[in-house]
Amino acid sequence: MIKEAIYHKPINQYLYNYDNETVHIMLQAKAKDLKSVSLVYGDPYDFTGENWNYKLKEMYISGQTESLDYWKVEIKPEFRRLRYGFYCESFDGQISYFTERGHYSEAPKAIGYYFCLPYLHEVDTFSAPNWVKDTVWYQIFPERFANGDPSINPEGTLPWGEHDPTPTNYFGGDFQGIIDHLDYLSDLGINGIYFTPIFKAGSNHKYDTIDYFEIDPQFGDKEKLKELVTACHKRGIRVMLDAVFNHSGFYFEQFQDVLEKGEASQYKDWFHIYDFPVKPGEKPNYDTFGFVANMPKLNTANPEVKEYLLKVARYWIEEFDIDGWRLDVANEVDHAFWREFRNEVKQIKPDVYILGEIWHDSMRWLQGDQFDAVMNYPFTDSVIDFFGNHSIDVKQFKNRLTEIMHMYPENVQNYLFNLLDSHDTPRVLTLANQNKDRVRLMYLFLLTFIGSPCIYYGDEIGMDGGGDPGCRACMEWDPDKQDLELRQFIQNLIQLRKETPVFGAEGQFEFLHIFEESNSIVYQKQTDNEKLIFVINNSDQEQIITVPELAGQATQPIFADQAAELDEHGQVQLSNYGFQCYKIQ
Ligand code: ARE
Repeated sequence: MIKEAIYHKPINQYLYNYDNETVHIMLQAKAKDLKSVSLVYGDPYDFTGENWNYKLKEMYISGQTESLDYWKVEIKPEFRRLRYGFYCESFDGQISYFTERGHYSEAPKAIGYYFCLPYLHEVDTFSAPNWVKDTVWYQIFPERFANGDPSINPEGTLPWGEHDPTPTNYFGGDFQGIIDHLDYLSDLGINGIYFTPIFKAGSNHKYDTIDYFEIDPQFGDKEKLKELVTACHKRGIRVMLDAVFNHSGFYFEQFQDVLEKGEASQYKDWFHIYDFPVKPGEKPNYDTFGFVANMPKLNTANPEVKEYLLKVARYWIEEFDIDGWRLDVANEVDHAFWREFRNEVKQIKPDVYILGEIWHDSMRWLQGDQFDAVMNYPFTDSVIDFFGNHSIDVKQFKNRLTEIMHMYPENVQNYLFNLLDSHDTPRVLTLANQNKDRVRLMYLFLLTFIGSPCIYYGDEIGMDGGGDPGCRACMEWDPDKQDLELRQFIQNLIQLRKETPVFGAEGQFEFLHIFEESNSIVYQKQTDNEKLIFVINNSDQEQIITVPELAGQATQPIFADQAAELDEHGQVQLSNYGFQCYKIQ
């Protein structure tokens, strides 16, 4: 038994309220080291004489990587309290009771040795808006979606799509353009739009806010935004806006005041200024986003700043009925601010979605007191690396996905914002080296995985483009230049996700097999009464894949790239980059 690899802490994904009466407990051990693990548990006050009354419950392996096994168990403690430890048996015949105070060969008698769940409080249970897991998002970069009102074009607006995007050029995308194309989006099937910033700012991307209470005039005015939100809601489409609270723009009035008046400015503590006078330029003497001098970092610990930003957060919900906030650079803003932010916005609209932009392990923000979700870039990277550019093999893919699925509590997984690309990354088609077969597999995986998937505007019709600003080209509206087959493919997937709950977030995801030689995967999605099996060939050769779970089963092919070729032994014949999805009857 490799005792030093056995790990548990009574926090985060290792111990959490699953719902208001259930807790999940997870133990981590070296892969293939433990033969069995049982939870040793009881109520902290339940004694017979001197003896603590504990019970045992067998744990199961919920995921395996090359290095780790994740053991899990679900418990409904009668009095909402628990003391617990783990009884472990290894394949080499050793046993151990693992507790908060280490390993013992017998169950410790004193209760103080055990891990503790003092009380399961409902108010501490993570909860996120239910609608999110049934939402398929579409991300719009407003400057580049459609120009519907040339009368408000910013100066120097270029003819739509006739130039490559640069950090500074404009094509005049606006709200009217989006309104004009809502039928297109409804037809695609999406039911949520995430807009990158729309408030008055100094650039084409609008991440350098000048006024948080004004719409950027190049997009329209407040009336137009109301019209847009109402039109979206009429179609069952939710609206999420981008909140850039980590920093303001250079021309934000309060920052300009500090520039002008220096130490005498009433806003001097709104930012993190090292000394006066304030010096922008190459090496600014104040904190910024990255090293970008025109994005001065806001001091969110300052009560005035806090009040100001919370007012912004309330305003667009109260007056415009938006459904979500995506929080820019969320990891660089303090936790105390986000806790207040959550309280404020949830009071006004309890089912508003709070999505943090964080690219790394975000457990600290996902404990129920701050965000409902984060942008799941670790998922993005794994999918791109496996399907998109084959830089990891099927084993590594399974490892990485399994780690991601054990990085957060299970009840968080369904709300994660899963994406293949965004306005900050190269487009998926470019990442896949223009190989559309690979792109299809990535969409298949994205739209059959748990979580809340997002499509970046234009990807569905085969747009390509490198990193920022390459990925921000004008939406292609000429049907002759759109890949309508790819669009149809994505549309079909969205439709299936909507009609068949097990296809989407409701279905429990599980890897059944990976095949190293053929670079293929088989996974399952399951609810209490439905089961789907997906077989994907991620190689450029035709493959025959054996899936024992399909042998002799009554199956119905529900989504495939070719007629189903399945024999009674569970052998599936797949063309290069081919796939099949079977419903088990
Ligand atoms: C512009 C130019 C760039 C240039 C940059 C610096 O376009 O080519 O490199 O300036 O001078 C916005 C605009 C960008 C703009 C930027 C600065 O959209 O076009 O870049 O402002 O003016 C990290 C952060 C993450 C951040 C990304 C970009 O953690 O929060 O970097 N993303 C948000 C938005 C951006 C936005 C800003 C922040 C600023 O989504 O669009 O940029 O408001 C790793 C790390 C991540 C890192 C990621 C990407 O994986 O783990 O932490 O994200 O790479 O670099």
